[in-house]
Amino acid sequence: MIVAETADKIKRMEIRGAGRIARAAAEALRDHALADRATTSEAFRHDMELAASTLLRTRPTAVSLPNAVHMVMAGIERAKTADEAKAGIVSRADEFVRSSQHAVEQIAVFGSRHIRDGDTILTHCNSEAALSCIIAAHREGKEIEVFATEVRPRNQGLVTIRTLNDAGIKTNFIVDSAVRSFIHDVDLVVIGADAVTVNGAVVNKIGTSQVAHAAVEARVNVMVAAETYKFAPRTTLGELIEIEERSGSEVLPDEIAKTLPHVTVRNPAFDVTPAEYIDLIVTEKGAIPPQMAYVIIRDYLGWEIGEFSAVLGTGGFSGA
Ligand code: RUB
Repeated sequence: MIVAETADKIKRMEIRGAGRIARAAAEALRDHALADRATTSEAFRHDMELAASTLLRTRPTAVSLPNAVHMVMAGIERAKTADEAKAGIVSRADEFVRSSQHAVEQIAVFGSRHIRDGDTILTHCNSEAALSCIIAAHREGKEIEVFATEVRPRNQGLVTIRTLNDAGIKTNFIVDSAVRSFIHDVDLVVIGADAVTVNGAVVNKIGTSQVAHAAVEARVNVMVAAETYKFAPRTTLGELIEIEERSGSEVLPDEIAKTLPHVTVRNPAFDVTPAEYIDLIVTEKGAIPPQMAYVIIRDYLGWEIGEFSAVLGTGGFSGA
């Protein structure tokens, strides 16, 4: 029930953004475990696996979701009784939520160092991690101004401008297609990520690659804010991240679409920005060039899918 509700909210985007999706999934698994009545560890594991797969089917692109689910589910490993397994899930889930929130705070500290007094920043979509860097720079007393895109078709830009406004940051709201018109007024692009591949490509909200392309053409730096659990070990052999394609009715109302029988509406929710368009990826372990993404996967996630136990450990890069 708890898991079905959370899965539904993630699918309908009532819960959205890669970090929030991951935390909601961890919390749903914890609450499911606490409510579970199984008396053997086998029965408990079976119930939890069903719950995990319901969550995993919600949104295919955000790698934070399978990574979070695997980190929490690793709490069952080595448990001999249902109670031990339950305790394992609860402590893993709590640890994930705590470390995920801490990661955003740490990214703000590292990311704001790359924002200079007087900078104009462009951001696309609504990323908690990206906004944390911008807000931290503002709180440090840096005079900054932001361009925020509208983000068709789901208008996540409205959430972004409200957050920026509430923080007292001077903000310009523009349609997605105006990015190239304003890029020469911008000093730095700051965006989030749904997934980072082993070769440093960043999967983020549709339109991100156009923003980055315009930035590269205008010699404007691009900084990505991404927690380590958004890095995708599954891409180590070049496997592609699945790009979610959502209903065309998000773009064109059904009443109009049905009058246009020769028109198909396409609505991919994410796109891929190649590593060459990105200058820096700021993680909670430090800032890296995208070409070093494999180090995060090797040192903090493990190469194999399912080997996620190391991610909550300590350590980090110096000189972030
Ligand atoms: C959200 C999106 C965000 C990333 C990072 O897409 O693309 O930029 O998820 O966000 P959607 P965060 O609205 O379709 O979920 O830094 O908050 O994890």
